[in-house]
Amino acid sequence: MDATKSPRLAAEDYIEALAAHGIEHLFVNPGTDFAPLIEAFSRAAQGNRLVPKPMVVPHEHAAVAMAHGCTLVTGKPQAVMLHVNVGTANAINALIDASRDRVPMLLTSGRTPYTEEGAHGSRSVYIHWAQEMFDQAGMLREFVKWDYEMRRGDQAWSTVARAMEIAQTSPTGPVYLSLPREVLGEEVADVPANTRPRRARPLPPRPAAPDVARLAEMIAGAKLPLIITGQVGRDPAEAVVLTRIAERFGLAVTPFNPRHFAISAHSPMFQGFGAGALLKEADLILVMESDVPWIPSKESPAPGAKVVQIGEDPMYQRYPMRSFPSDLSITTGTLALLEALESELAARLPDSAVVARKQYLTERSAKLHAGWQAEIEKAGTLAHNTLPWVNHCLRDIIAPDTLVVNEYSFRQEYCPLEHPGSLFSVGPAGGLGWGLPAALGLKLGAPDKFVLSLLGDGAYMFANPTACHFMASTQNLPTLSVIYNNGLYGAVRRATLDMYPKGAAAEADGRLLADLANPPFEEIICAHGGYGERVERPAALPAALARAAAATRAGQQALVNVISR
Ligand SMILES: Cc1ncc(C[n+]2csc(CCOP(=O)(O)OP(=O)(O)O)c2C)c(N)n1
Ligand SMILES: [Mg+2]
Repeated sequence: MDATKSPRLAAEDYIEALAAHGIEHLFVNPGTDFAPLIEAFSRAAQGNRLVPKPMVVPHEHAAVAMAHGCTLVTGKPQAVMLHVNVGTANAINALIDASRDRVPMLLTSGRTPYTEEGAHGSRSVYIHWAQEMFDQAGMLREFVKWDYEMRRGDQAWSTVARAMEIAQTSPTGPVYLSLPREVLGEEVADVPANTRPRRARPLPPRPAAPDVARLAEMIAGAKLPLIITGQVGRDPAEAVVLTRIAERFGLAVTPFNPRHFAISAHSPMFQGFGAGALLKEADLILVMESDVPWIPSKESPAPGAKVVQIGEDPMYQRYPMRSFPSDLSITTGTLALLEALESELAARLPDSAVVARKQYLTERSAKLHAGWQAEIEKAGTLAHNTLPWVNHCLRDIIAPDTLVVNEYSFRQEYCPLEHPGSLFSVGPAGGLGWGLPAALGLKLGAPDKFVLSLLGDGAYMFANPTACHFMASTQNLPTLSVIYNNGLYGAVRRATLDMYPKGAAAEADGRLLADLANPPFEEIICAHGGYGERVERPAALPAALARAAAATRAGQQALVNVISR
């Protein structure tokens, strides 16, 4: 068929608009709603037109989490296309993670045909009636910034432009578009791309000069300022400037549930993951891109301490309830704030003013490291694998090119990272199953990197492992997964024991509903042509990790199933 002679379809406009907005991949899981898109992709291939590369992902959760990972490493939003309401429903857990992680994404799905007969694309199979909803977007509206249903074929370009500008405007996040198949199948005129309206987007927010000056005054007047970070380091430059400022002005830094590398654990200003006793010692606390800087039911700052909330959306406006105190709140991108703060602090804090504080923090951090080192040494003498030991052993396979994916079990106390941009942790909503597909997305976006994920056994099983291993082999995305397999939903058990330490549940060690066996995950990856090993003894772990890392670097996906306690 000569593609140039058939009437142009709205679906062709649509996929070319995606490409024009920088979308390189379309993560899809198809259904009967896809016919116009499949026709459009086929015509684009024949006509050599620039469109995204469609990639079938055999589970919708994996599709969204892959897109999430790809955006984290490239900074570029991705697009996902799913099958009507049922496919969308499968993706919502991953959408919640992306939304709370403020990841720009175009999530789309088909919509069952409106018309029962009479139009090209009208309902043609049994399911087209039952798949219709009164409000398809209603099931996910709370987790997107914008949703829309494309109404006319000639709207394709402007709809994509609108969706992409909203997704990428601060605070960034997913948007949702539904695409009825009659509309995608409409015939449209071929409008030259250069006649489309221009759409300049605003830059992320920058701090107002008086706010920076006031913050610098507060820091200069404080005895022990503490910075608590969460999402800081998504832009690796943030970690560079934060470290420089902290080390120059003697500012304590405690990343709490950090999603990215904010500061090296070897920096003397690093004071642990979680403020611990420092929360009470500090007289000034800078909460930097952290939705939950501490757990109020368990700990609190000293009564007179001042708190400053800093972030692109420092009020976390989409959280129904959040009541952390604030004496100053600043809406700003982190890098802009840190850069502005550096010169203001230089004018107010001479080196001599911070010598004693730096010494105190340096000694404090050395004590913390000594404690962690003792834990590692003890772990090395045990007959079973533990969290400190597994993390410690990872040091040997982490190189400057390594990206670490953390679905809860990665601990920099035992395995300090050194490079900005090297850490990617599951988002604050903690929708499990994210790590394995996110690692694939990272590899897709950064093929030259070595991608290592540390996952719980529960987290691995939530990830639809078969779908993920399938993607790794079909798309040639070799990553290494290390499973911290404690045979347990450890977090569930901890919560039970925390609430009822002396209750009936504690008599069974809190394991009711938390016990998992130790399944042979290594065999699952082998069935997909990957390299798998099961490790029972601590002494066997370093060599097993080295073999698996070598296999991964040679192009084979790999998994080490570390039986642990
Ligand atoms: C999709 C989803 N379902 C359930 C939970 C509740 N949950 C939180 S932590 C956890 C246990 C995770 O187990 P694992 O990954 O093995 O980590 P461990 O706590 O054992 O270290 C569960 C089930 C969740 N966060 N997300
Ligand atoms: Mg577990």
